[in-house]
Parts: sequence; structure tokens; C-alpha cells
Amino acid sequence: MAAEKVNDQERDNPEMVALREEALAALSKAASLAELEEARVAFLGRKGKLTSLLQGIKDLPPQDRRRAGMMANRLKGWLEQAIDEREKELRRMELEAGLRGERLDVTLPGRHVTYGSRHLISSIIEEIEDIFIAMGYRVAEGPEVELDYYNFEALNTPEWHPSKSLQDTFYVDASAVGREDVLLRTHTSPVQIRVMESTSPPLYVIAPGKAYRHDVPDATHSPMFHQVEGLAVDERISLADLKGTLEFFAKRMFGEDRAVRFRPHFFPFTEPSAEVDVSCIICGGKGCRVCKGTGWLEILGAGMVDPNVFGYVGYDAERYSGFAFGMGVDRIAMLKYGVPDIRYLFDNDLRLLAQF
Ligand code: 2U9
Repeated sequence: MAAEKVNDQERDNPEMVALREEALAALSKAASLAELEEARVAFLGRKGKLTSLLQGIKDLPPQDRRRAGMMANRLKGWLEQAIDEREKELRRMELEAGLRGERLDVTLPGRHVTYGSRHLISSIIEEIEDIFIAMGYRVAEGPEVELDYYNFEALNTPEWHPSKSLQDTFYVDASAVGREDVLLRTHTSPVQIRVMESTSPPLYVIAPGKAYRHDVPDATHSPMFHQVEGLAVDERISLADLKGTLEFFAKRMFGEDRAVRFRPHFFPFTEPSAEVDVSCIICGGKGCRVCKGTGWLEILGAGMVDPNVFGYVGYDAERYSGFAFGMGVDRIAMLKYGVPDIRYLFDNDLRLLAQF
């Protein structure tokens, strides 16, 4: 701290002696830079004590002004220097305290870092995407809140079809915007309708995403589930192309030894239609608990696009033909990883999720 000795000139000015003592006490009391700043303002600020003293000099008798001015200025210089020194001291103390607090104990065990991972449904969707991208398909997405037209009508699904009933579909109350035809899509097929509306053939596209059905949840049903659908439209597309495509997919996805078989079925949007089985991904076809001894697992639905669907999107059904297929991603995940209950996939339980 600056010289603390009272010098001779100040000795006969008790007011300055007191101010110096007071400042000295305030500076040593200031325990932080913020407190030091308060002290500085209290003495040197616009309304500070020393500032007032300096301002008062002009009111002294003329013969006293010079001497008082010199003394007050010297006091000011001293105080500024004292504040500087105290500031340096406080900074050093704060640095030392900080360093003491940060001292590293290199013998402590490391902190455990937990990594997140992709949800297994997302991984499977990506695997499926990669297989179809390799065959020249592109990936398309669309809205989950859809219009009746895209979800049913343009897909050749008649008014009376059971999937349109209140029991099977979540309808959205859009009366506020004057609509009664808003719903949660029951499949990702409306995406392909939208793609066809905006693109001319040839077209090779897959549509992964969420779909919704008014189901009571149980081990195999969830009101929200995931699909990947595909659509190919080109000149001279045949059922043989569909079979070849799905066989390639099944082998890439489930193993080179897999076979596929088609069983006749009905879908409003394809004709002819089939349910497609893949030889059991667990036992390879010998028969096991998972395939219930049959050697086959129902994995896909598929068919040749009904020409009526082309009519809705303005495609020339005489010139173009196409195939479409759909698969339930959740079911594939459950079969592939032995997940016994679809609800486990959506419980957000790390005991399941951390395994993938
Ligand atoms: C357009 C035309 C036709 C998509 C298709 C299926 C057969 C099918 C099910 C598989 C399991 C749904 O998740 S699941 O329950 N899907 O069986 N889907 S053909 O057909 C289309 C799609 C778009 C324009």
C-alpha cells in the first residue's frame, strides 16, 4: 500500500488526515474487486468525499487555496495509487483462490460418458433405404396429417371400405377450417400419390414413415407404427420385376439364403395383389417357434398398381405400369431382434434402447 505516513503538510489539516485514514480503512476492508470499485466511487466518484473536498477549495480564503489545493491533489494521487495497488493485490488473491479451486486430482476415476444411439426403428428404416437407394430408388416424405383424398380416394379405396370407418382411422376435427376430410394417414401411400402428382414417370420411390390406426394397443398392435412403402412406375414394368426386386431386398436385408413366396391377396390399390412371405429369418426355413413351424414369415404386401390409381394422378395407364409394396418396420424389428411386444419399442425404456 502507498506511504501511510502522515506528512508534515497534511498534519495541520485534520480533515485530510481523517479522509486519508478513512480511505485507508476502506481499501483494506474491500475484499473483492467489486467492493474496491465501491470504495473508489465513495472517494473519487462524482459525489465522492475527496471530490467534494477538492470542489470546496474554491470557497477557501484566497491565501489558503494554493496550499490546500496542493495537499488535496497529493492526497488524490496517493489514493489513486493506493487503489491501483489494492486492485493488483485483489486480482492476485482471486487468481490464487481460483487456481486452488481448480486443482486437478489426476488420480480421480474418469467421468462416465453415456452415448446415445439411434432408435432401432430408425436404424432399420435406414437399412431398408440403403438397399433401395442402391437399386436407384429415391426416398420421399409427406405429411402425417392427411386428406381423405390422398389417403383413400386416390388409392382407389371405396367409401364403404372398412379401413375408412371411425373404428379404424383417426379423424381430425378440422371443422374450424371448414373441413371434414382430415385424418392421420393410415399408411404412407399418400406420399406416393403426392410424388406422382408432381413427377412424371419413370418413377422409383420409397416412402418410409409413421402411420396411424385406431387400434387398441396390445403385443402386436400399436396406434402408431412405421412403414416403408415402395412404388415403381415405368414402361413395361411387370410382376417379374416386382418379384425380382423383393427377392433382392429380402436377401440383402435378411441374408443371401432367403427365399420369397407370393400368396394371392386383395388390396384396393393393387391388382393383382399378394402377401409376400420371406423364408424364416431365424431358422432359415426349417421351422421354429418364430415362424410357428411353417418356415415362412409374412413380411410384405405387394401388387401391380391398379390402373384406376394412375387415373387419379393423370398417368397414362396404357403406356405405363407399375408395382407397389409395403412393409411394417416394427414387425421386422420385432422378428429380427426377438422383441416380444411392439409397445416395448415406444416406451423409451433404456433397457431396450441401449442394446442397439
Ligand atoms: C400407391 C399404390 C399402391 C402399397 C402397398 C401393401 C401392399 C401392404 C402392408 C404391409 C404391412 C401395410 O404395414 S402394413 O400393415 N402394406 O400390404 N402396401 S401394396 O401400395 C401402393 C402404394 C401407393 C400409389
